[in-house]
Amino acid sequence: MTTPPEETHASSPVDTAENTRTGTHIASLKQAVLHNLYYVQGRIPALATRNDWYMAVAYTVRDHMLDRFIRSLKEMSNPQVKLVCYLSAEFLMGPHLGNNLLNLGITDRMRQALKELDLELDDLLAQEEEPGLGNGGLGRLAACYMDSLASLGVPAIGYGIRYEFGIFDQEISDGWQLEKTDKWLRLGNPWEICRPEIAYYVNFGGRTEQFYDEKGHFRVRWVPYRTVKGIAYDTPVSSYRGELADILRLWKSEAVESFDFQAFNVGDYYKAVNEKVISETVSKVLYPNDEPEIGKTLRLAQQYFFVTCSLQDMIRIHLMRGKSLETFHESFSVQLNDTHPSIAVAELMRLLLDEHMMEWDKAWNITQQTMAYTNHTLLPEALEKWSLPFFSRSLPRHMEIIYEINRRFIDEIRLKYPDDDERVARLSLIDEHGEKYVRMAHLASVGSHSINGVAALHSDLLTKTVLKDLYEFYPERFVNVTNGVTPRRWIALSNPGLTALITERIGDRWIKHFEDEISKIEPFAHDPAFRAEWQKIKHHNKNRLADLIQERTGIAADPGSMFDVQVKRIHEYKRQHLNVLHIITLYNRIKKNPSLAVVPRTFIFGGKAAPGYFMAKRIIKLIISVAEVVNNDSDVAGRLKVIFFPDFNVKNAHYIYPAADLSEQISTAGKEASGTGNMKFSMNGALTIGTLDGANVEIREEVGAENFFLFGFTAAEVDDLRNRGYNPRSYYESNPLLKEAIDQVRSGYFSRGDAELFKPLVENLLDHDPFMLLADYQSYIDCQDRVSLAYRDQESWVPMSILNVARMGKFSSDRSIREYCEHIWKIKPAKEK
Ligand code: F58
Repeated sequence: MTTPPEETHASSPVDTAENTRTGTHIASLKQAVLHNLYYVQGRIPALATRNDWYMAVAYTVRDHMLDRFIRSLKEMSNPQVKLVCYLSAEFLMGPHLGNNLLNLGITDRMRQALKELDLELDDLLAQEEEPGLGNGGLGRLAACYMDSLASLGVPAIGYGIRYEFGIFDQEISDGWQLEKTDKWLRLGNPWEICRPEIAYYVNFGGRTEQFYDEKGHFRVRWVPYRTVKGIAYDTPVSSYRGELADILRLWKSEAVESFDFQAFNVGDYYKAVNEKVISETVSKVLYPNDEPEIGKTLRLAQQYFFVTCSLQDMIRIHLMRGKSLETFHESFSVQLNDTHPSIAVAELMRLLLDEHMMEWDKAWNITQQTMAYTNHTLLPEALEKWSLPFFSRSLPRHMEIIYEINRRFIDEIRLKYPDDDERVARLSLIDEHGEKYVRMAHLASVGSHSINGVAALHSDLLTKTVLKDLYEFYPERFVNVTNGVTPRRWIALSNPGLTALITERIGDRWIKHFEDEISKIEPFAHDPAFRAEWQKIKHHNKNRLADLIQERTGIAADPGSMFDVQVKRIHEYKRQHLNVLHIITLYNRIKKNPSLAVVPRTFIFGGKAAPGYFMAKRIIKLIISVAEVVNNDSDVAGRLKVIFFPDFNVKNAHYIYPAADLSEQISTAGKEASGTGNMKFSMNGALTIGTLDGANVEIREEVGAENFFLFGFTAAEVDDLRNRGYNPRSYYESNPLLKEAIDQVRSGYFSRGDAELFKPLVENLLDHDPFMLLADYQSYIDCQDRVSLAYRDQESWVPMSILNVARMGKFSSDRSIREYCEHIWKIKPAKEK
């Protein structure tokens, strides 16, 4: 097997015998690592720790990226170039080292250079602490998009927050989740460049004052209660084997020096220290919830903090380019990743009006033409809103601006729909039913020229549910851009075996041109030699994961069994507990007939629960409780194994997706906006069992209905059932197998006789079941039986697996980014080779 050819030419214009810093020959790499070990880490090999070596290698790789990075920065100062600014409160980048080596095309040579130093590259890759600056899908999507922006040659800046503590590390103790602080910066972060000279002031609280300036113009000044400073930290994001690197620019909050001095001068040292602590708190920690937090002061502060720093930075760049602010929208496209950065609408207005003295209409036109909003949810409770009194106290000037935006918006509504007060109330930026709230999705929608959902079904449902009124008012603004994931990280990096096999048959263009090329493996679905290789690789990946599972949980997983995997945040709508009901059903079959021929399965779960989400934490406990019984039952005899893989994150995901046979995408139809894990599994040859939800619909269309295991109610049927009056108990009463499984959970069968432990879960299912597990149960079980039957016949399973990969072209994030370029940002990606 061959690996994709790596670059053989020197990547730096100064790659000469004298310059070993960025040379790409093995000897140069070795020398550069030793130099960085000595000059950056201050260590000699004999005393170096594993982390010292990791840092030395990381700095070496970063040095290689800097040529591109600096060239790109220069390109960004070109006034002709439109910059895409991706504003996101989360970027879940995953470990950098392996990915950067892959992009630069120097993995093999670095491996060899390290061998000569008696080091293993894999050990150093394991040493890297991943930056977990995101909760899940939304943050990881931002990371895939940065990868594609760079690889397509689109000049872009990802703007976000440099949280000191990312998403918590999950530990499991006695079957319960424990949250441990993620101290990811403890040993240093070699990938970022601190830019103390790129810093902006950020105000909070206080009041506004109206005045007339010396020219007699009416103006408003914001007299804040507190001011902090945002400092830029840049991480280069390089393209795959290309010439460009984009920037991830994350803001860290710091105290404004003058505060310290003022307090210090009057002798109040403790007050000064306190101010510093408060200022640094803003970027201290990522909120670990996958739904918005109502009334969390710090969260709004974080949002405003990174948004104003980013907009001030764009204005600086624009003026530095020698351009007038009247053309701002021609130079910048700002994509709002959900409503978390939506305060950008009011903030850009404030900057243009108050700081740059532009008049309202002009400023509004520029704002609308600059902004575009992506929605990521259909759950009404997940739509962000801020209590109005709290919002006014935190951002008084923005409140005034929002009132004015709303006043003008309502005038427009009344013009189009005279005498429709109810519509006005529904559309208003302010929710006035009971306690007043600012509706952030409305602010984002009114202030943007484009509003998009993240899968075809999601975009369609948006116009019928949570954004219905906005759609009726602005139909032309709504578009769909189905999510995608990067084939670089999610195949080329994490599945080297598959990468080598595909490359051997169709060359390596598929890594950069996935959409056009990957279908070329389709004919090999009928090639026995190819199939045998394919199976061998899957088996190898399963072995690799089994070793990791053994290390992390002490449980032995049989690589000969079907690996049936559900990894994602733990949430009731994602229905991990439906999966558990299937496991219990299989277990009961075996108990009734121990000699039954069953297809051996290893059920692998992974995912974090929000720390305050009671039900989600109980679902983890349920999985682990069922595991204890099933894994140790002699009748089962190892044919079923249940594993909860702790601390699911990007690094662990590299081992999990490539090892899966079956991908569980079983959310209640109409609830999952898109899903992106579903794409990663399929790209690695897992078959999907899924509902018609999110991007599953499009995955099934692409891979073919015959290569996808479909079950369950459709979104329309779910709706219908609810409207007719859903009674979960009737399903329980009429289905003996379902009743048996639920009764066991309730009675304490899986919890050592404790009948209280799962009572809240069971009662919720029987009395409410908001996500309709009971309604979909039988359809799911029947479908799982079809899966087992199909898996038994590897002669037909393997070609289905091959076809899944071959037909995944659409789900490359390169395709998504091309669509954003064409339909939303109106730019052309750079010409590609
Ligand atoms: C996810 N949202 C969607 N939100 O659930 C998923 O279907 C979709 O594929 C993905 O976005 C990308 O479009 C999501 O991950 C969050 O994690 C937010 C974090 C901050 C608080 C609100 C939820």
